[in-house]
Amino acid sequence: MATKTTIAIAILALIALTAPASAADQATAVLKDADGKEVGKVTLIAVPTGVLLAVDLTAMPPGDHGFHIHGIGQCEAPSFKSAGGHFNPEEDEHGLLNDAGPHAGDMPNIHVPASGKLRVEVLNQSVNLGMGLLGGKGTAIVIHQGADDYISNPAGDAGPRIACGVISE
Ligand SMILES: [Cu+2]
Ligand SMILES: [Zn+2]
Repeated sequence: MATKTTIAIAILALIALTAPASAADQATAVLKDADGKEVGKVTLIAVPTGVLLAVDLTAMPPGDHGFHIHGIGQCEAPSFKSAGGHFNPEEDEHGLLNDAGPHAGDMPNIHVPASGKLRVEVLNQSVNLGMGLLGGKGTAIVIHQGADDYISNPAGDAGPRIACGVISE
């Protein structure tokens, strides 16, 4: 009798532990440019050390572009300023080369070839999906016209925002 009860409680505890994680183990951001045209998609997958971003761009200007997670889940064209600054829950400074950084939303530049198409996977170990990217005001993926210099505040001197996608379940 006591053993059965113990097992039942153990199973319930297991369900309670695993349910929240599986509720948000994947998210998506459909990227649109300033004209509202779809230019790519990012699939975000929860992994034990953070979030793996599978980037699939279909129509971007060739060249080097800053690639970040911004701290508000709103993409209002054409400026995409509605997405706010970089996702930065720890209140760090900007930049992968900054001793006082980086923002959790800082990630390496992407390099788009002449075709305008690029597939790349990026591991961000400073974020998580459940209480992080999908919580609060939400978050958005933003691609900039220029490259992030990895040090200038507040946003790496990467220029205007040319594509944006709200991260959603
Ligand atoms: Cu940005
Ligand atoms: Zn930043």
